[in-house]
Amino acid sequence: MSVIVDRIAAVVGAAGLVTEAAGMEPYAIDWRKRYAGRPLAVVRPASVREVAGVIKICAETRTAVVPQGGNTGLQGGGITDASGTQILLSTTRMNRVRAIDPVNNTITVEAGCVLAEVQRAAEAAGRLFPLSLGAEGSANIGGNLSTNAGGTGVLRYGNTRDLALGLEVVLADGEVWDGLRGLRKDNTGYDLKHLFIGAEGTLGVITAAVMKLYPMPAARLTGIAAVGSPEDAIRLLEIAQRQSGDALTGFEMFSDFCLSLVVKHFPATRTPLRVRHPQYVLIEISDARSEESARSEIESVLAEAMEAGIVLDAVVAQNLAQVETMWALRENITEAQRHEGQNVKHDVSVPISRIAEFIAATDAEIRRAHPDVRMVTFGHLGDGNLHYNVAGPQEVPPDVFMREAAGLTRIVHDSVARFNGSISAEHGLGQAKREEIRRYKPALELELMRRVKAALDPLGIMNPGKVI
Ligand code: FAD
Ligand code: 2HG
Ligand code: ZN
Repeated sequence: MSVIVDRIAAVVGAAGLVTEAAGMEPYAIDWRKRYAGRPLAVVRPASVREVAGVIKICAETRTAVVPQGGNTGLQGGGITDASGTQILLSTTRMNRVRAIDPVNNTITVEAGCVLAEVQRAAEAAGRLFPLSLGAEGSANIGGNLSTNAGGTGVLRYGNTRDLALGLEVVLADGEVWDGLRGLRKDNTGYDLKHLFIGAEGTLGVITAAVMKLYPMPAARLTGIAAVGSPEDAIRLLEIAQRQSGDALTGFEMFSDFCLSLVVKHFPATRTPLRVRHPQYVLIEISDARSEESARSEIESVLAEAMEAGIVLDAVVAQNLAQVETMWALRENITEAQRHEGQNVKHDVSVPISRIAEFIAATDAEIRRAHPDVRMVTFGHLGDGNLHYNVAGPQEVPPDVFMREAAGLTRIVHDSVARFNGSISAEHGLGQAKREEIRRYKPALELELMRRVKAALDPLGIMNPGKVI
């Protein structure tokens, strides 16, 4: 072992250190298997004091640190380079719920808490923690904060940033910032937590957070509506928002090709409607009164949209099991794509009013250049966020198709720019989009980011090579 690793071992003990290649492998490769790193060691501190001790050693020795939570990130942000010199700092042993205050509607959790466990802890206290995403069984709250994850509840509850009230962070010199305040109002200068949220580990290590809770709705009910086009999906959104207001907690669109992929790779899946249609919308209503009330709300939205010829067919869940089955159709798309083979992912947002136009214009451009590709378009339509993914033609091996990736991405991202959109709506930049963002972000914004980085991490040891 190197001298640095020896010194770190003295801080975290044997339980907090992995150095042999087989043990490090799950931490070294990302979920999509696009990035393979080679860490000097995987370090798993069990407390904020241990994290601070590790970072101090790294600062003294100018050793790079790559924080990692559940390793479900899609941009390679939590993966080291292949130099064998970087420390991978996994927060997974820091997984305690420190406090729940149901009256203040807050939960204080350590960074390594798995998102689904935070949801369960809130539920046990009769509260809702509304952050929800397909990877919630593995993703950690520290990772969610660091990527400012979105997910399926943004429409009503906002992104992870909007759910955070306070943070505890180990800074790049090993000092601990205790900002664990549970206040909804605090105008005492710069709101420092927002620097670390969405920073993807480039400014410090988040070790704990105070997160907002909400009253648990009496019922959550879903329906799936078939529509002929993204235009009609947007018209349905307008009806749902007008009729249901804040009770509308989910509005997701997926194309029939997405559904085909889920049916193919999850053979137990049943299609929700007897006849296939071009697009589907999953609507979720959360009602403070009762399931009956949720049902009448969702039925009323669908009835108006059917009468207007917008919805072609629809089904409403009859029970909780069916609600979960409907969500699984939507949330299994990413996993189904992984089974189908590599594809080119784009996580984009454009103004909701222009989303249909964006899809039509970009599809047309892609088809001109690559006539046989298969579009895997789905996403959080209520947020203007599309997962505009492109899979190769059936007969072309995915690794051969991936040679077209850069050209395809150029078409998509240039189109996003023309629509005043963002090339990373919710997944972050990581290493995947670090260069790409230079083409699209104004030079002054990049410069301000560099100044923030230099101020908070002057030695450049925090997750180098990511974001900027
Ligand atoms: P990791 O992958 O471990 O790390 C992500 C980034 O955060 C890295 O840059 C890492 O260095 C940094 N980091 C992690 N922990 C810390 C910390 N404590 N302090 C400082 N930096 C840290 N994302 C969405 O936004 N919406 C979705 O709907 C969604 N669905 C998904 C579905 C699937 C099936 C999968 C595989 C991923 C999905 N994602 C989604 C992406 C991913 O789950 C999220 O980005 C998630 O927030 C990452 O959490 P993690 O703990 O796995 O982070
Ligand atoms: C989702 O919304 C995730 O399911 C993953 O953000 C998106 O697979 C993707 O591109
Ligand atoms: Zn998403």
